[in-house]
Amino acid sequence: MVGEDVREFLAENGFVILPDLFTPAEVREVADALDALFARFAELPATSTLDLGATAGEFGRDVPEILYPSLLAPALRDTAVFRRSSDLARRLLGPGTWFRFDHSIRKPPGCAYETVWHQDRVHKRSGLPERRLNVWVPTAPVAVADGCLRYVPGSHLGGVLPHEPVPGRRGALRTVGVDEAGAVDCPLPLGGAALHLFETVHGAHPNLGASTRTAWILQFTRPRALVPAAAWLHRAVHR
Ligand code: AKG
Repeated sequence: MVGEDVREFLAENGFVILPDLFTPAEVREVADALDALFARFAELPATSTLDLGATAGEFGRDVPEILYPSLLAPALRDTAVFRRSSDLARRLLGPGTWFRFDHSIRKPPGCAYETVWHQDRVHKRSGLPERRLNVWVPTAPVAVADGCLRYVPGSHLGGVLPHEPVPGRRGALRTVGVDEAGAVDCPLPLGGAALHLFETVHGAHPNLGASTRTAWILQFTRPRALVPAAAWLHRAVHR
């Protein structure tokens, strides 16, 4: 499914785009499950939801985020998208890779909310030696104007970079001094996915297009010093 070229590109650049990882029907299954959750966003447990736009109010639209959608809609774990993403993560990170976390971010049309440049690792300064991989799956084609992801190639190689708080956005951190000239926009067709490592500097454009942009984001981890009991426990809990 993925060749050595994909692994090499990821190792060198910190991200890789796979334009035809899933069929439209496979993505539709995910889209339906996420749509059903977003339709009852206000009734979901408060610990499972965030409105990324709420603290600033300047983006024209709400920016709802669901944390752990696959706990709220366990059928998501039975989808081909989940299975293939898990297989892919295991191939790319190696044996002992676990599913760690999922979330979904929806940017409605005309939503000026830009996901600021950041490294995911900056939010998780656990210090544990581990590798992580995000699989970002949009539920519809996503052009630059719709809020696609963007990456700074090679930015994963320099460790954790300085970050600063973003005024008006509680808890958000932005990488300091990103040279946007070297950044790469990653529009995707339906069925495509964008993959990146824990240290890769990335962001996403606002959705100035006419369609809703919804992404399901799956994160996988491979602890470097695998404790067998912890691995067993994690698998038992997250089955
Ligand atoms: C991530 O997948 O790590 C992101 O930052 C996603 C941002 C977005 O979907 O706007």
